[in-house]
Amino acid sequence: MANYRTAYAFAREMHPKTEKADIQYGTSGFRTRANKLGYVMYRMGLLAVLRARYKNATIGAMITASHNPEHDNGVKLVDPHGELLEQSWEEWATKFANVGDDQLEAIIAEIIKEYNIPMTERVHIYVGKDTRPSSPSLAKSLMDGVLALGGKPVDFGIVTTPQLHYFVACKNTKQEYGVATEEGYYNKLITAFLKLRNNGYTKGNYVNRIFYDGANGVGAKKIKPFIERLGQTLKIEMYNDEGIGTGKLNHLCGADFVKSQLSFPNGVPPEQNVRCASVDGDADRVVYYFIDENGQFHLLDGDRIATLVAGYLKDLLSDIGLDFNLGLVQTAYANGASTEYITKQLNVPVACVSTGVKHLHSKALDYEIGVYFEANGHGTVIFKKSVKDKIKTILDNENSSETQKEAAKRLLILINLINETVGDAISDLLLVETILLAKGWDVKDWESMYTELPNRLLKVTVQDRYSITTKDASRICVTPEGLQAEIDALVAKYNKGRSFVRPSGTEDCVRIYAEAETREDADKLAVEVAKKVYEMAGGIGDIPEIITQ
Ligand code: 16G
Ligand code: MG
Repeated sequence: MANYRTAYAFAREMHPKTEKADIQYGTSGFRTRANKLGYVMYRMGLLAVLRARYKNATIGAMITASHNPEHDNGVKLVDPHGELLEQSWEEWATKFANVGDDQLEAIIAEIIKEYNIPMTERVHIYVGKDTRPSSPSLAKSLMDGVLALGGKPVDFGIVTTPQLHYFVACKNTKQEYGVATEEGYYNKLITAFLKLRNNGYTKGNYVNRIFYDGANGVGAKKIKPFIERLGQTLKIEMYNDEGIGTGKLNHLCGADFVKSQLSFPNGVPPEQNVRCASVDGDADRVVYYFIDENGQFHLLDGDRIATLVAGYLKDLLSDIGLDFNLGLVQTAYANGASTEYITKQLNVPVACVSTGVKHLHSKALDYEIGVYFEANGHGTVIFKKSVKDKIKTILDNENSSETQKEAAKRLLILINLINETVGDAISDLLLVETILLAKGWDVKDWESMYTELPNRLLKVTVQDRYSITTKDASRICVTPEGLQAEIDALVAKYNKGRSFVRPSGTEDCVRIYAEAETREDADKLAVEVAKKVYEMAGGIGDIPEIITQ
């Protein structure tokens, strides 16, 4: 069997380090231009094997750059329960990526010693990739790394990020979570969805037809089994399913485009009042939107999904007659109106954490039922095992009423529809459709749950984005000194004004968020704050402004 010495020799020969500049394992792994990533992939293959041996479990590696342009790529490691790599190992990932070729042997020895990693187990590494043209060769580099340390790569080919997370969870729960194949995934979700539609698929204002924007990526490929098998129960009309390598991935379409541009994606027909959904390049986010009879665009983002889901879970729990500690996790990007609605109307506690799935997921674990969503459409629900067990007892209890039993049955099926490992655009979409049907709602009914505060996102390029540091889940800017006071002064000018700035974890820019009572004010506040950042944090390039299209 190969050992770490051969791995080191192999690296020098086949995957030498080509970049001088350091890169960092960020919010969602490494992400940069695809042509800079070969050696990084190889090294992540090595690290995945070490992690798998340390955990004595299967580890996942997903090759994707999500919503970034097609020429970028990236990799994120998936831990045994299907969650993102533990934070303390992110530092190892960064070290592994940045050491010179001649230090690789030493760092492997260091980590083995530090964690006392047994180097004999033949562990499995599950590998998935998105549709980027660079993904196959990067996957090959990663698998070379896995093989070099005596691990066994299992190549799932092109899959969505949440599918890979699901496979890892299935394998490590000995298939209790589901069957670790694509077919197993489709079966689990489709069976649950169809059961929930058993009593019919139209009700009240709900129409069982949606437009789906696949962002010309893996989300377009993987919705097809659903389109076929859901048939008339949900008529999904797909758009943006261009072939691999056309350069169209995420281009003027997809969840990130729709959310940040607040406009309809290319390629989707703007038919009035039809529910439309866009996913991103690795299908772990979804946002809804529609165009009304006046041609006005309306977005229903992650905050809207969170409130819909939390509200529905509350209803079911009250029918079941069980009281669980249900909580919702958001980030500073959540619309102020959504937070107010959730806390005041739904009486559900809300926690605010830093941007990035790992922060939301780990906070959600504090609750018995944790709902988490980022405004950008990434999120899911996690249920403690004790919750599932208690709900099952309602079914077995002969004193339970029919209402209780019905609701308990429904909730247990709903749990199967949810991908608890990570936000999953397709699973979330099916969840939203299930709830809207149950309520007999169309998009307008859904939107009328509360009135959003108009908001605006802007980007500013600065010399060093990390010169901006923040605290309190990004809500307070610590450096450059004085910037927060300036932001406070600007915010104070506007009714219901709120604004914060933070360095992006995925792009070389500083992000600005602003909300206020009117669209005009939100836009003005965003531009004013962006200009302050530009002035005080060494802005380069164009001075930010709102480009309306
Ligand atoms: C990544 C994160 C996402 C976050 C986004 C923020 C994961 C899996 N994904 O896509 O949660 O919202 O970064 O991007 O953690 P930004 O730092 O560029 O604003
Ligand atoms: Mg994504």
